[in-house]
Amino acid sequence: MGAVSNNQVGATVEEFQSRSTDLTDGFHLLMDALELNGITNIYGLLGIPVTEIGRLWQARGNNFFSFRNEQNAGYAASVAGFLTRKPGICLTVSAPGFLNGLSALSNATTNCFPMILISGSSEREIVDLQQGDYEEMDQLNIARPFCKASFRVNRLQDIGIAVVRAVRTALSGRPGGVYLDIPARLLAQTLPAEEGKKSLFAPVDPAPAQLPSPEAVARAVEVIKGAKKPLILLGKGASYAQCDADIKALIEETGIPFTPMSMAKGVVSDTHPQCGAAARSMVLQESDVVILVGARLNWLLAHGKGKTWGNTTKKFVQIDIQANEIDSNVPITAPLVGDIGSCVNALRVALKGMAKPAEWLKAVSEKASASRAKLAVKLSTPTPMMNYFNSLGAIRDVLKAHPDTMVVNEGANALDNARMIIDQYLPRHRVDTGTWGVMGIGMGSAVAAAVETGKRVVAISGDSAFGFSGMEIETITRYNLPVTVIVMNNGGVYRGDEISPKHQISCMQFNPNTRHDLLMQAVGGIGVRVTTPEELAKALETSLASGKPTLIEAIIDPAAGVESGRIGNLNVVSQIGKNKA
Ligand code: OXT
Ligand code: ADP
Ligand code: MG
Repeated sequence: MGAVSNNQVGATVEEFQSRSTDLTDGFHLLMDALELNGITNIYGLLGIPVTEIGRLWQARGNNFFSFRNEQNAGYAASVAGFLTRKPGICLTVSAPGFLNGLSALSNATTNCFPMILISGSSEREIVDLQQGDYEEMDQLNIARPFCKASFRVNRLQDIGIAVVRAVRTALSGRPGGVYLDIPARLLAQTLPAEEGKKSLFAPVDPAPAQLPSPEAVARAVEVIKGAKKPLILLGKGASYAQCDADIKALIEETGIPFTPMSMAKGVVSDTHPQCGAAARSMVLQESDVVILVGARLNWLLAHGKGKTWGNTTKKFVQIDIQANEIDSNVPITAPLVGDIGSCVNALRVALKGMAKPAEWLKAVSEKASASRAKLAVKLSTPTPMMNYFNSLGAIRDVLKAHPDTMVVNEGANALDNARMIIDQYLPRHRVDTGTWGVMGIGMGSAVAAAVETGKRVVAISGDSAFGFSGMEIETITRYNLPVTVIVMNNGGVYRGDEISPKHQISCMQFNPNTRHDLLMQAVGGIGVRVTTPEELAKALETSLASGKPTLIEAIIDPAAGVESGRIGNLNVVSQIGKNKA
């Protein structure tokens, strides 16, 4: 601030500065509170009334990552929460910005990822009389059904406790999304600095361990010891829990085979001798006791019944921090309610010396090795145009040499085949469409994976999935992140060769000449178009070596995909057929 002459009316610069240190305001209290809770990164999209927060946050040396759509900033925040066990923060403007962020907050809550959506908002008195404020919306109440809790701050001295409540709610018990509503008017209000400081505090142990009861452990041990064909099934809760060594020890000490859900891949390496992922149908159908570790018996596990489970009633041991998840779909014989680390270690102690199911494990590993061998042939079989097998086989071979690479994955065929073909060797190195199967999580997840881990990221997206958040490649190049986006371009949703009746453009097809690689070049990144597995492998190696933002356009045979990938069984088809259309 320049020198001001002494004959100025009112406070001199010195007086103003000394006075202003006597004062704080909503902007600074919010930032102080976030920093006190260990937050340094905010993902968002600025504008009225929150713009100043971004500038002030950066002025403090913290990071503000600006996105092109708040939904992608929200996906980034939720993945930051999943990877770090600190709530990811997404900041948006009111109404339309809030709504874009809300879809990501709701997805975070569904995935059990800790995230806080902070949005500017209108004054209650105008909203409640519906007087038509700028971007007026009753955000506080609209958010409520889509997240764990929805809080609004009405007084400066409550900002501190509001942030703590939001952090503790997002992290404790089953992690999830929290909405924090900040009226614009509050940000510019001032308060004596001393009073403001007194209102701030950090939560003690916001995600406390929750131990299972000794009776529950004893009950579970009895069921497991009585099993002939036990199975350990790891869900993304097991990833999030960050007790990887304990889980690995439980598996190795008991000799029980395991299989991971998609975002639990790598908690114990897919190449571990006890991994039954390549014998999935067999282990689900033939096991007699299933130990669920942070995995819900929802649609992804056929609700715990039917053909997927061999039409036999299983005994389930379920480890989950959320008590009412137990019995959600089928009766659970031995519920273990608590945090995964505490439950796993309680089981380890009680199962010490348990006889290992050697015969069963041998049968599982034989089946898995046979499946892997069969798949290996498909992965190396050349075809006139690349298909999902030889393209993803080439990616797999490159990533095998870079096991520490973060993998992001979305699409249908591009998702299901990559999940099967690309091994994960380390925990929390795969982020994908999650419980809702959401298209568009790709670019936001890639930004968060790069920012929060500092590692190389390879985002494998179907061309439809990429389209949901494609403009964020500019965000990726702007921050010069080591992200390689591989667009599996088969020219459409599921396939690219559908012919529509009456000669319209098929409702499932895209422009076959689309060049996503040129889009990347247009925003300052490296764009490469490849048509063979060899070219794909080379381009991927080069991009990993360079660490530069790169998009590889992988041309896939339009006829290579199947409707809805591996979940075609969920489709509903008209019984009276098209001729009645
Ligand atoms: O044991 P069996 O014999 O059964 O074999 C299994 C394993 O043992 C074996 N396996 C192996 N064999 C050998 N070696 C190895 N290493 C190995 N590993 C495994 O392989 C099989 C399969 O194993 P897997 O995958 O583990 O098991 P399975 O049976 O598949 O598991 C069941 C499930 C349900 C757990 C699993 O299938 C799963 O997780 N599925 C997730 C499905 C999903 O969520 N899909 C995304 C949504 S689909 C649809 O909704 C789409 N939309 C609509 C839409 C969405 N979603 N969102 C929004 C905002 N708007 C609209 C759209 C628009 S997808 C989509 C776009 C699609 O087009 P794209 O262009 O993006 O993509 P393309 O399809 O590529 O064109
Ligand atoms: P997946 O889709 O991989 O099967 P889900 O999202 O269905 O996994 O299930 C995750 C489960 O893990 C949720 O029911 C959630 O309550 C639980 N969970 C998450 N974190 C923990 C934890 N630290 N301890 C115990 N359970 C947890
Ligand atoms: Mg496609």
